[in-house]
Amino acid sequence: MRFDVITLFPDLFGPFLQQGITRRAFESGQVDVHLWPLRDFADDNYRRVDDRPYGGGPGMVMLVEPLERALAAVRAQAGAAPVIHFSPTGRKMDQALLREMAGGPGAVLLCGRYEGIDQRFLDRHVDLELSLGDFVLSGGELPALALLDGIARLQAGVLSDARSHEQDSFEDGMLDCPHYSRPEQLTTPEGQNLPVPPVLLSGHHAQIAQWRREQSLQLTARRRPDLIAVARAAGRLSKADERFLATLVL
Ligand code: 9D3
Repeated sequence: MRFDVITLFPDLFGPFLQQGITRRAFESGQVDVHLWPLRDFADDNYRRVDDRPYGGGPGMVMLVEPLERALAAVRAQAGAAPVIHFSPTGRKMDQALLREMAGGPGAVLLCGRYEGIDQRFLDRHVDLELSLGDFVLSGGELPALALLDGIARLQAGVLSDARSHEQDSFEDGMLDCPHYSRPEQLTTPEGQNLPVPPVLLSGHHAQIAQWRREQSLQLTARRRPDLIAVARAAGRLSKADERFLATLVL
């Protein structure tokens, strides 16, 4: 699949995409990212891509015309993939959307800066607006990288252990359980001994699976009760899950 990124800051993408999991997805040819520096599509000597808002107020607005030239250049090279605009007023990005996109043709990713983009461009060209959540960033580049990272790691063979997907938080609608590795007993500088939960050393696979499930349920019930409600409504909680949840004092 192919992603075309329209941005004022193309240099922000290279170092991140050239590391780790994202790099493997790109080297395998499964994900192809093309960067389109918006300033290259300005039409005047000052390379202007923004101007003051009609009606007054603070900040600047990204101009329609450079954006339309950039999108036309993308369309001349790539297919008719959907245009995604990253915006604080967008729908919140989630794992269900990434899973859907991971099997698709890719997208044109439009990263805004300043106060935003002229609404007439958005109305004419944007298919989907996505937000990372209710906090303020300075532009759409980090959200675009978050989407690319999330999709890259879903490509076949990109995670070292394919089963890691299934255990991801959100893939089954619950938060992940805690993880432990060596040493079995950790001695802190204060002289405390911190053992690994004994069940994990027991070799009883069914008991380990049950402990992990219960840890997930407990953490999710405490931190994200909204996810418990969704799982219950979708019939994804077993009788054993419900019995365990009933024992919890939140
Ligand atoms: C004063 C109104 N501001 C909205 C809170 C204007 C504004 C702030 C920050 C407009 C754009 C931005 C830049 N943010 C993004 O481009 C952005 C974003 C974000 O700020 N938070 C979460 N997700 C996203 S996706 C793109």
